[in-house]
Parts: sequence; C-alpha cells; structure tokens
Amino acid sequence: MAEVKLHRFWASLYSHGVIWALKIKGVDYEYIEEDLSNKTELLLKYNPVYKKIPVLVHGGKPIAESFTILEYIQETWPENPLLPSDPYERAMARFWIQFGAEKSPVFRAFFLSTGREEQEKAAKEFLEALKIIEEKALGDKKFFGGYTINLVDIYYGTLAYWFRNVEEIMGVGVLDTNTSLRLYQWAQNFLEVSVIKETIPDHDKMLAYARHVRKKFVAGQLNK
Ligand SMILES: N[C@@H](CCC(=O)N[C@@H](CS)C(=O)NCC(=O)O)C(=O)O
Repeated sequence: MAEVKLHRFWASLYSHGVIWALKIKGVDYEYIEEDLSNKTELLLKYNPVYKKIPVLVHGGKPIAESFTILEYIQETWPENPLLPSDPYERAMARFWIQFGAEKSPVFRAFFLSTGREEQEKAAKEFLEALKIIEEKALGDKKFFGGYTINLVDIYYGTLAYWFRNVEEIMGVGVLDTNTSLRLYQWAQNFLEVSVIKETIPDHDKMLAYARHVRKKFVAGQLNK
C-alpha cells in the first residue's frame, strides 16, 4: 500500500475527523505534528493555497481541506463505508454536513461570546441549530449513520467533544438532557465508540488549550 502521512496539529478538530476516518478504515499512517506558528516547508509546499492542516499525503500526493480528505479516504478505501450506498441517502448525508459547515459561525460565536447579552443571543442561536440537527437529521437513530457512524457523525463528533470543553469554560450546559436529549445521548454513544475514545486528547490538556484559544480571541489576538 502506498505510504500515507498526515500533517496535523494535536488539538485540531479537523485533524481528528481525518484520524477517525483513517482508523475506521484500518489505514496505517504516519503523523507529522505541525507547529502552527512555525509550519514545515513541506506543509507550505503541500497546501500552498490555504497553508493549513490537515493535509493527507498518499503515495507522495497531497490532499488538503478536511472534507475533501474525508471523501478521498472513503473513495480510496471503500471498506467500512462512511457514506451510504444509496445516492439519495448519500446526498442527505452531504446536506447535513453542509448545514453544519454553514452553522459553524454560530458554534464559534457561542464559544467566543462575552458579556451576558452577547452570550444569551449566541446560546439561543446555537440551541436553535442543535434542535434542527436533532429533529431533522438524527431523529430516533443511534448515530447519524444508523447503527454505525458515518461522515455526518464524524463531522458533528468533532464538535461533540469540543462541547465538553466549551461547557466547562463557559459554565453553561450545551448538550444536556433538558434541551437536546437525543443529541446528548448521541454524543455519549459517539464518544464511547472505541476508535473515537482511544484518539481523543487528554481532557485537561485540551481544556487548557481551549481556554488559551478563547483568551487570545477575547484579547483580539486572533480573528473571530
Ligand atoms: N477548512 C479547513 C480548515 C482547517 C483549519 O482551520 N486548520 C487550522 C488548525 S485547526 C490551521 O491550520 N490553522 C493555521 C493557520 O490558519 O495558519 C479544513 O476543513 O481542513
């Protein structure tokens, strides 16, 4: 099998989605940890357009942008499918990933909000988005993919474990049994899947990193 390498950053949610997909497919790969303030020459060469991680390098050929990478993984290693075989169901899975991507400013605003009024507004919009996902995409299923996880689970799963930090930092329950019982249960189920559980970074380390990022945003040292 051609060599597979992944340029990543340990705390990056985008990197995690790719790692989970590779693990589910049973693909062996080598990690290349990037320091985002001092990126390797190779990363800049492989992703000259965005200069961001993750970048997957398969047989010397680089692929950038996490969703493009996830689709590539699915097409290259079809075992343990991460998208439905039915074209309509596949289109629906892509629809919900697209919905999440469009709502990402809402998720971000919630994490970065300061002051009571801003926080309440952000929390309201955030919960509205969660309700739509819960009612229209998840329904009564265990996972978005049914009995097993698919790319929609992977997409929202990166948020599921990030939420735990957000809740702790903001002192607000996001995914709780009162507001979103089914999504809450889904998050619990998702985080218990062995490939997910094994690869999630240490909680305290991640929490410290999330606090650091939020502090920098609030201080205006990073763009919202
Ligand atoms: N749309 C990209 C986003 C990737 C992204 O934002 N990567 C961040 C780390 S989480 C990065 O490389 N940041 C470095 C930079 O912006 O210079 C994807 O889905 O892969």
